[in-house]
Amino acid sequence: MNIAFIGNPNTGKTALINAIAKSDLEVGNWPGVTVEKKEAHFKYENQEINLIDLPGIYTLTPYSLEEKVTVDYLLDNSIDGIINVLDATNLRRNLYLTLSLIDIQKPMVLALNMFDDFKKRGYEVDTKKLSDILGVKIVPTIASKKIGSQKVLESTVETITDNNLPKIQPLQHHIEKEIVFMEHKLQMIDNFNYSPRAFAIKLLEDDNFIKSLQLNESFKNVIEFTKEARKRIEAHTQLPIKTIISNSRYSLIDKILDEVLSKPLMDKVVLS
Ligand code: GDP
Ligand code: K
Ligand code: MG
Repeated sequence: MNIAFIGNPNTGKTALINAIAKSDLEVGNWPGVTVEKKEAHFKYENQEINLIDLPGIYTLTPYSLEEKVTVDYLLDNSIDGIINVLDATNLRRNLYLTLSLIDIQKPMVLALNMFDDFKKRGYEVDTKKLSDILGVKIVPTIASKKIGSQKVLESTVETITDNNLPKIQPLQHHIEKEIVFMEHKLQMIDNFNYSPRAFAIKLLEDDNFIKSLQLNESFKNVIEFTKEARKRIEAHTQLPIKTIISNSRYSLIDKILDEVLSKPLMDKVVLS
């Protein structure tokens, strides 16, 4: 099982991989770039486990070479599952990436890390409810103290074995309609190896990742459709598509956080 550690920078990905793999870490470089690659291989309940530590990202749109390593790796189909490491004290921003990861539709587990700091600040989160909403197992962790790490591994292997996929978090209806149509078109293309939903959203956003792929003739039809779809979506609000999609995601996140947090996040508190 190839399991990728994905999260924002400094959320505790490396600490968590160390806690799970103990001393079995291999350190190298990604081919062609001087970006550190940390891997751990071991056997767990008769399964070959391969944990891959990846550079931190905030979105699936890479700006640096490091971030590109992560996004390329994610969008390629060789991973069996994702461990999404979140800084619980920065939940709103961290969940933004989580929503994009859900679109990739791979088995995924959330490690709610920095849970010690989260508690210290007086927060409580209904992990059961959050887990139901997102369709993923959620494990509170304190990676630097190795707390929760075995549970993360156990949950991830279980999730991959059962091929449990996260629940799609639909964007506004008129956007969703276009995405679903594009997904159908993409699935009809021979040897199409990407996650259709994540790819469709990237097409709509006219993302650099797509531009770098040099898509062949078989994509002509879907690319034509995308241009029209983008116009239709942008006509609703007069905003650029990327803004529309990110606004839509943040309003989803705020709705979710209202439901699962005991008190609002600091960045929403107004001091008088
Ligand atoms: P990465 O960039 O995601 O790989 O993050 P690191 O694993 O390098 O961790 C960033 C910093 O957070 C390090 O100083 C860790 O020791 C610390 N850290 C990791 N996990 C926890 C945690 O659960 N609680 C606290 N308080 N600190 C943590
Ligand atoms: K770091
Ligand atoms: Mg790291």
